[in-house]
Amino acid sequence: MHKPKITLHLCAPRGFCAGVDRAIQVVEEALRRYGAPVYVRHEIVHNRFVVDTLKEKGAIFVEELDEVPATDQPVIFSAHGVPKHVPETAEGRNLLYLDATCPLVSKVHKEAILHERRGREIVLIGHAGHPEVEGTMGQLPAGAITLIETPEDARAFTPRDAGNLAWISQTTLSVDDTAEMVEILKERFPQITGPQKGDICYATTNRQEAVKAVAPKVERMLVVGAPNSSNSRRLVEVAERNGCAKATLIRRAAEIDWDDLAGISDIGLTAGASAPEVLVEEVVEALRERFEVKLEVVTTAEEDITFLLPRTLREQAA
Ligand code: 0CN
Ligand code: SF4
Repeated sequence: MHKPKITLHLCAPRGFCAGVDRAIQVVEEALRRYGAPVYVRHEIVHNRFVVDTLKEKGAIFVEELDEVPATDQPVIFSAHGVPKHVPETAEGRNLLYLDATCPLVSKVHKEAILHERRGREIVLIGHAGHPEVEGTMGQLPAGAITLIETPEDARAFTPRDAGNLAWISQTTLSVDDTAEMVEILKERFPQITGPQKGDICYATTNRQEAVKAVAPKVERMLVVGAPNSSNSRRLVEVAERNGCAKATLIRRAAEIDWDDLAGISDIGLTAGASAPEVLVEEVVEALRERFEVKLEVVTTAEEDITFLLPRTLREQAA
């Protein structure tokens, strides 16, 4: 069979970040130490393949703590972070909990708490309903933090005291959209304070940069990731806004729309921070079955960040 030729532009960095890697290790290490089952509140990271793999090893996923029975087995909080009442409830019920919240999300929690202590009114840039936003807002009493989702929200926001404001953000937003909203806030409230380098994490930033480098060279971009993964969905938007005619989020190779790739010569490929590399490999293999693939890796940053496991797991390891 004659295979059409394509160039596959593979973004680097892509896929797992240090926070996801650590969160998955927390579940695996907990299973080793405590045996099955271990409970996990919310998808440990937003990827069904990861969740199903851990389920097979004995993890039980729940959305809220009230689904966890009275048990000596641990409960793990997902990488996205949890509102304050969650560890409090766990303590009240004498549940052993392990916190897999990414340290870069915890950093934002600490910023929020510090601003509050200094008497500042806080604006959080993020997406309503996302677990990270619920976790960050839940660090403080209701009403302490105002959520801003769009430039319109930033223009409409009325503070109690314009001279005493701070902004923070979700870690997995579009770098460009966030910069626009911060600009609007700074213009309206010149005294607003915020994080020096912003709260968007290194992994989100780097994956968007790589997509920006590849997008102008390709007619289609495939993003391996889940529909509920904020950082993955942002990669689709970044591709389409930076010169790629069409970007598609796919959970795995089976979701590739082959008709849409007919006659295309340049395809981009990346993966969200919660998407395992095996799923990227699966996509590359599927493309090789139908096309003669010339692989070109486009590297825009090197990453060497790793995070230590939570103390409880480290101490017991020692
Ligand atoms: O896809 P994720 O599980 O989460 P979001 O991008 O939806 O926040 O990736 C890990 C990121 C974190 C925290
Ligand atoms: Fe942490 Fe960023 Fe990864 Fe989220 S995407 S887990 S904030 S490193």
